[in-house]
Amino acid sequence: MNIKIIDIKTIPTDSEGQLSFFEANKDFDFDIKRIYYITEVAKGIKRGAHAHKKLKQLLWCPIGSIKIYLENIWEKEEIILDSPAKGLVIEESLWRDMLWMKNDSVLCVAASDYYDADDYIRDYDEYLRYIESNV
Ligand code: T46
Repeated sequence: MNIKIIDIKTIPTDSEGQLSFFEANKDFDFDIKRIYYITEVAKGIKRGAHAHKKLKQLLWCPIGSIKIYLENIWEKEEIILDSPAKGLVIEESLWRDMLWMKNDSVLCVAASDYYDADDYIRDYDEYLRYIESNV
């Protein structure tokens, strides 16, 4: 499956707390053109239910816990994002759902391209047809 877990460097700082950072084209293989984040979601809510044709993304959850469900026609994976030091790189053509495991968990995403509604496949049967004819 086109996914990779990366360690996001997280260092204690002289003042209280810690600082996390990553660099495009060093920690993962694409330029970042867009960053978005999802907040104020209650525990138990599921989002997603779509795939992207071309978009690549790095997902991380600096606060809380979010389970990511990924699948293509051959495999399924579940990954829990629950640390500022854990990142998930998702490449193209994977169906995804995200389940909020704790209230107010924050999902952050660095994306390889600008927002393009035409890059989304939101119908599961259309996704299966797309995978079969494009992979
Ligand atoms: C993804 C997962 C992890 C915009 O107008 N611009 C944007 O950059 C984004 C990301 C979304 N939108 C609009 C499109 C919808 O009208 O915001 C609305 C909610 O988006 P959506 O229902 O796709 O949200 P999620 O949480 O299901 O999915 C999002 C991303 O859209 C998607 O690319 O991979 O997070």
